Amino acid sequence: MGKVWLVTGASRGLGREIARAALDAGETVVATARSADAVIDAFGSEHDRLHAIALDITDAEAAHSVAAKTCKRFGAIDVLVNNAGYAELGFFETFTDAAVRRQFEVNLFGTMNVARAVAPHMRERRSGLLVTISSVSGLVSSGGGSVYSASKFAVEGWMEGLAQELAPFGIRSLLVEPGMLRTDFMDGKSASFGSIDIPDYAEASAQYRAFVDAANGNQPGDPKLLAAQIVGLVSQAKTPSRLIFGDDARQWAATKVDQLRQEIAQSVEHV
Ligand code: NJP
Repeated sequence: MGKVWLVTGASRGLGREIARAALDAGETVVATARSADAVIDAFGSEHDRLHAIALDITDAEAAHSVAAKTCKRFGAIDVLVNNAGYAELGFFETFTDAAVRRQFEVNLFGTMNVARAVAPHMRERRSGLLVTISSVSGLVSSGGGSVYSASKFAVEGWMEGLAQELAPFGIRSLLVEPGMLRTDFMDGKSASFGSIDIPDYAEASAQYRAFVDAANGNQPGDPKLLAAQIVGLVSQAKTPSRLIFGDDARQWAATKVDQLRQEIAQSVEHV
């Protein structure tokens, strides 16, 4: 039967590619999205090892129910891919409080809901792997991405600590930080934009929106390639704690590390 994977946000984008790559590797995949039909549409009915279940990750009870059903039917969840997420794009002051909270509700609290539902089953078996799709925006922030980055920085802080909490129980963790991937991420189907008009931000917002529209569909990162790398890493006995994917992501992360080193050195001078 291979390993049992539970993948969130598997109807489209990276989640769909990870589910596909795992199926191709002979694994059993419980693939979830807000609508099970969307998952079935994405995969057709050709896979007998694919099981589509509806899961809105903001629904904690549903997350517990999916985890319990999966363990009952297949005996375990060997790999959780906590992937579902979306971006609120634009300048902080153009967002309502509700939009900022929605961003955290999905990217942070939703992701926590699924981990909270799956971790007890992994602890019981003293085994499992938690793959969390964060972002290079969880390491580096920039104008127009402040709200999205805030949610992914939170994911990073939470997972970096949780990985240490779970390690004594034989549970491994992998944080994935992609650069820009060719998915629906920047499309109107997924991304949402700040809705408050503020004249001071009008020009910068228009420029940012034009950048997003131009980038949409032309992102350098291939989600299939990342999916293959993730499936490859999962099959190894030892997994790294991080996978920074794409030249863009590695460059941004390296620049941030250089800046931090400089700032640390300067901080010493100020003592
Ligand atoms: O995006 P997209 P990606 N509950 O829009 C699902 C991160 N990332 O594959 O319910 C459950 O093609 C949605 O399902 P549906 C990013 O932050 C991306 O690029 O049918 N599911 C769909 O399957 C995210 O964490 C880039 O709408 C929910 C999927 O999520 C992950 O990669 C760069 C849901 C989104 O598919 C996958 O995003 C980066 C909910 N409440 C990080 N809300 C990038 N693409 O450039 C959404 O650094 N979904």
